[in-house]
Amino acid sequence: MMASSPDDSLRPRVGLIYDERMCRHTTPDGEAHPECPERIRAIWKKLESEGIPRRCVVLNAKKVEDKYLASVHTQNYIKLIKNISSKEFDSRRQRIASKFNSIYLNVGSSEAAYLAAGSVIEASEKVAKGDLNSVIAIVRPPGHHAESNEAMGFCLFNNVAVAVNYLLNEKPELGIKKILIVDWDVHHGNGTQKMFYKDPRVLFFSVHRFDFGCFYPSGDDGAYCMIGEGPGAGYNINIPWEHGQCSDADYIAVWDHVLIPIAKEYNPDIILVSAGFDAAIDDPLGGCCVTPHGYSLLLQKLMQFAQGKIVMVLEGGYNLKSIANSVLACAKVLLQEESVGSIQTATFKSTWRVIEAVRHELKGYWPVLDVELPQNLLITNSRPCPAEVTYSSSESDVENDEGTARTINFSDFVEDDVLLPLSKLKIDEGNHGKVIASDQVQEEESLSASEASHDAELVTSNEIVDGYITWRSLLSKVEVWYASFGSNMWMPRFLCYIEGGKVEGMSAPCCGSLDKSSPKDVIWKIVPHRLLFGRSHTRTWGAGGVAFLDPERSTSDKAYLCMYRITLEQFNDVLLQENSLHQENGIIKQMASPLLDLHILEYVAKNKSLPLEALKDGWYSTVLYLGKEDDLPILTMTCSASDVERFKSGELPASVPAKDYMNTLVNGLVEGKQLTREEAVAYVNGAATWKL
Ligand code: X5A
Ligand code: ZN
Repeated sequence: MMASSPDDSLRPRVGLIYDERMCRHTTPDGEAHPECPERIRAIWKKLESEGIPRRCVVLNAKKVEDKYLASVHTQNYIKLIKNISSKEFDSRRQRIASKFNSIYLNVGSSEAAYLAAGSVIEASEKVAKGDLNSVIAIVRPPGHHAESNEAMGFCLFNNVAVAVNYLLNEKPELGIKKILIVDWDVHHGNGTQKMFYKDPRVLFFSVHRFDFGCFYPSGDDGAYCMIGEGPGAGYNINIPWEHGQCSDADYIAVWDHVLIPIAKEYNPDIILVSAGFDAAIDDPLGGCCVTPHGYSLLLQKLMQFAQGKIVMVLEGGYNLKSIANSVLACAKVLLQEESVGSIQTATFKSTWRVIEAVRHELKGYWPVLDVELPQNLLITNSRPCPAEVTYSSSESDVENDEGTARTINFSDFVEDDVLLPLSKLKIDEGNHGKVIASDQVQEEESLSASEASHDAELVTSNEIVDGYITWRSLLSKVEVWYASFGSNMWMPRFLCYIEGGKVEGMSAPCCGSLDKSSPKDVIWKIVPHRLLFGRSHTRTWGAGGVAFLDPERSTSDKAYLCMYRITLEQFNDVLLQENSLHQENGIIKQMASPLLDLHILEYVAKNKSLPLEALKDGWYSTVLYLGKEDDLPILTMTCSASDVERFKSGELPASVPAKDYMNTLVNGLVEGKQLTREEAVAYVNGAATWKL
């Protein structure tokens, strides 16, 4: 029973679409996957348990017609998805799925994809006509990553793009001329952006984790400088978060200072929300913490536009409880039932930075942005950025033997050893935050004790936590030899860790280092350590073993090393990439503090090897000091001594490298003029079959 009995004619008319058939898109062998049928079931069950459907208009799902898909997707691609579930494709389905990035396919996929796109058309048409005020389309598979001839990121058809084109091109009589798409899924809506990049009839707004290009779908497409092109210039707006943990306050700030002012000026005829709920608190992929109340406020702020014509379309969102509660909160807002709650956190400093950058980028197109934000807003209402290294992942085949998202906080060890030495730094203010070591400060500039401690505090509590620039600028002045003994011996492969990208055989690109300058020198060396091949599978290379160097010296062994002269800053970026999954799951984006600074380097040089606590779950977490060359330390990274024990006992599999991985080693040795191709093959095979 409802507490009050509101007049039905006064209540907004809200539509809901849900259809069990969209649950038949599943992984082929029943393996767990975050994008699972339970997602929409959980949402529907929650709405039912709260009596929402009977306060709404429940619409029937509809399959999209091919001619409407054709406004977004190529004929070949439509044919592929249409046929994918038929019997003749039984044997080819897996191979086709594997050609796409983050896609699975089964007998139910085709129908689900057709229903998802068709339902969003149905929803949009009903709202555009004014039959309903708003609709929530609880659909899957999601759509915003799908491109014209490519499935990716769990998406098959771009449901929102198809519906938008339907309104604009097929139903001019409905008078929809300007459409605002708000994509609040935690991932960038690359597919939708591409579709309307040159089209001023569609204002595409996406707020997403970007992590400087390392968060899925990785690359530059989600950057704030991507503002549209030609007549569409100014009509594409990206809000790229620098890191995870963004919450209600960050989203609200972006709404208040970017989206809402622009929406007022744009004055859309209808709004489609690419409503992924993977920025929700406890989402295994997103690493952010938007609450149901937060979502309800974001939605509420949109309802003042387009006479409240809103179509909410489910995209991602992988914590069943969070997505169910978030959709419920949104449904209540659309029904204009009161939402209670308050915002618990402050806005990140990085959020103000992003907002200012976006406003600057777009102010030529949207004059309303051409005013300075009040300074007190920026100073009083902000919190420092996350101070830990964040790995986020949820898919199963990560290189860390773990399938769950996690945050690795710096251990006390790293904190003492990283923060203490850095606290000795002084910021040279006349030099725009450039850092110099305190022992380089000239006599007359030296600080009194109290000033010095004030300064140290400034460094630790402000610049290190928030601006990783300080440690980077310091370590960029220190050079080391990074010695590689595996696939990185091949220069093009190693350069992926510096410049980003991938070589033949790698399944995903690397994000590269922040400083992308090439190694200053490359030399080869032979060391008395055993090379071995272990583990049976990696995300990067697929099946097969990868190279490790036994941290123990043994004069009866020899391993070839290709040594690159790089900066210690770059070494930190390489170390991090080498120890994490690839960016598909969003690897480390920003290192608040270095894993290996001067102090730790000194320790490693003295003790020869050091397992880095902060990377203890990575495969290459041990830094090994192999001596000096040209007075610069030679460093490599390998498994821990205890892993070698586990290889010996058979607890960890020893395994021959796969073809592509093998080729990178052989290419390295041959192009580095160390061995002939035959010798190189023999060397690698020999190492791979050695008995430990
Ligand atoms: C729709 C959506 C996420 C894809 C992540 C792939 N896709 N690692 O949230
Ligand atoms: Zn997403």
